[in-house]
Amino acid sequence: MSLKLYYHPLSSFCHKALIALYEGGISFEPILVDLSSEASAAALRALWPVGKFPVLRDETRGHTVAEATVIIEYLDTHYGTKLLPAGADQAWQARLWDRFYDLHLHTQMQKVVGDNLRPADAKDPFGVEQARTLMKTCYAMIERDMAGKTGANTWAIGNTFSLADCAAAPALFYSHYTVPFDPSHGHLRAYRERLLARPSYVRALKEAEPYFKYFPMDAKPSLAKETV
Ligand SMILES: N[C@@H](CCC(=O)N[C@@H](CS)C(=O)NCC(=O)O)C(=O)O
Repeated sequence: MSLKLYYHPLSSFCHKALIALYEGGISFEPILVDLSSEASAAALRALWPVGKFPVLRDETRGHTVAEATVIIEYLDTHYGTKLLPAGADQAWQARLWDRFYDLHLHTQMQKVVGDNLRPADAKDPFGVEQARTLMKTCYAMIERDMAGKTGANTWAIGNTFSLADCAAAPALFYSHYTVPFDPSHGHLRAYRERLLARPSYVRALKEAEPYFKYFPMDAKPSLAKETV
């Protein structure tokens, strides 16, 4: 098969790429990365020495594409998805919210979660507290943004599911188990519910479910509605 996705079903940044692939109904060969296996980690690093995934390999074009956002742009360019809005103003807004979700929420969530995997003598409580504070700032910003949306205007940018929603979905799915949402954040919760009901994300989450028990926080992810 021309397209190969190096990924792990539990990985939040891989969810972002999977959502785009499933949105487009694009066929690909999933290659599960197991970092505890030297051979599997080496195969990933041979493609992308940084060692982070997802990584998309397009055998037909001879391209290796890393970074979930760039994978999504690549799928729009070559595989017919339309996740970057056509209008110039909507396009920069989608990119802005994509960066917002990745850098200020998703990466901070990784920082908090990742600290649980560090040895006891190498924890970073100061850095974790900074990350938690930034996540709460993001929650308040999303709540305000979503509260201003009316009618069919239910996605991050207008009424069309976009790159920004691909970024938001896994960031919001896992963040709640890391730094719980404030009870008053009704619009944020409702947006998360919409993302979790999107068929492309339903599929990715179903595939992730067997691995939820490995999420390294006390609160384990779940697909049951009442946990949110
Ligand atoms: N900026 C990258 C981040 C990718 C990333 O952090 N992936 C995590 C999995 S969610 C990973 O590769 N973790 C393994 C590691 O850091 O060793 C992207 O947007 O794709």
